[in-house]
Amino acid sequence: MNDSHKIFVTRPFLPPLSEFTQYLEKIWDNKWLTNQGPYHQELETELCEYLGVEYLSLFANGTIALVTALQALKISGEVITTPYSFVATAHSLFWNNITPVFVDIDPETCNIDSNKIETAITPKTTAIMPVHCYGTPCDVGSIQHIADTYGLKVIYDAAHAFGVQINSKSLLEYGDLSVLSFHATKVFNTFEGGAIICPDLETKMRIDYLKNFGFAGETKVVALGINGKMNEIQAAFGLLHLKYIDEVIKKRSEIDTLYRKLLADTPGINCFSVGVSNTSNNYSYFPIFVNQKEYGKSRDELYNKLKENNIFGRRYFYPLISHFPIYSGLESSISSNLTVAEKIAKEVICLPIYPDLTNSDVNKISSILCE
Ligand code: T4K
Repeated sequence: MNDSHKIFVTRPFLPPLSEFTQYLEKIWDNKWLTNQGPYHQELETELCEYLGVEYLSLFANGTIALVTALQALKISGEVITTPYSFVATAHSLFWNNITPVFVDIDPETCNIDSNKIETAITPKTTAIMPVHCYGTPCDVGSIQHIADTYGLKVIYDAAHAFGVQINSKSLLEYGDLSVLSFHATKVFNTFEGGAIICPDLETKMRIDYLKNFGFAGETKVVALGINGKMNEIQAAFGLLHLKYIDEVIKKRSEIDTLYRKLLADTPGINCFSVGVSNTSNNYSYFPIFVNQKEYGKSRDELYNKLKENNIFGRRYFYPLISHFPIYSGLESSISSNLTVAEKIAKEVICLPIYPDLTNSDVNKISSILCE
């Protein structure tokens, strides 16, 4: 399939192939392919350093990391979360026999509205699982305050939040655990991959056991673990990618700036912008919201028009998780409970943003939007 004329919402960053062969040769030499191999250990160390966190456990993907994070903290009953996310957020709860309780989002940040969390707490609530949507920090202070008041755990789905800092501290250090995704579509990728960020060595050891079938030594199984291990090829790619990450984020920031300049005067096209001065951005997505009345076209008309021009934006996040049949019967899925999320899900399109996107691509996309 030749996709060269198509512009996708994202394209993975790939360093020069010749540089990766050196890593492959080393794997071929030492024949260590998985199970906490040397590249795995090196990537854990380097990521801790880059992200400014103390302990991190690598995973085969972000979803299995979310499932394991819930296991590690023995979460059960009900967990308060957002409907405005990728479906893996809620799936990780259902895989643990936990009932997701959806709370509406804040119209400015697209994150769970911390003012609405308390009314959703019941005697069965054990935790809150917010998402730093598009890498924008949740209201971490208020969420922690609520968690402390009611004795709840906080697990952040930080799939979009690679490298984001708040008040010069890693966003990933908030809550009890944070989970990253290193999927091919993410700012930092290992083809598939993910990680749990945890506060102490004891928790990391428990998570490490859980991702390796529960083994604590050759003959001892201490927990109902799963196979969530990242392999050496993924880890090696991560180490190479990390060498380019600042360049990658800089390129994304330039694209973000150009879009904002070109779209500034288009009535009915509102670029997502939170404007929190104490937060760094990783430019993982470029969402716009289409106001049909002002723009004169619906979001879906624009989405299809872009498609006709070989521009494949994505409606992240539409439909809401609460609309999928698995979840639509839950009491908290009722539309009147989620009015902000319902509105935003109908207006959003994420425009293409990735390091190889050229200025002329951005100009082309913007001119179609402005026509
Ligand atoms: N929590 C949140 C908040 C998440 O956003 C995600 C994942 C997770 C948890 C779970 O983490 P992981 O288990 O995935 O590590 C994509 C990704 O598959 C998914 O990882 C991501 N969120 C979600 C937001 O987006 P799709 O179904 O939109 O992906 P797909 O395959 O349509 O790819 C989008 C575009 O990217 C393609 O049109 C072209 C481009 N692409 C994609 C792939 C896979 C490439 O150019 N090369 C590629 O290899 O879900």
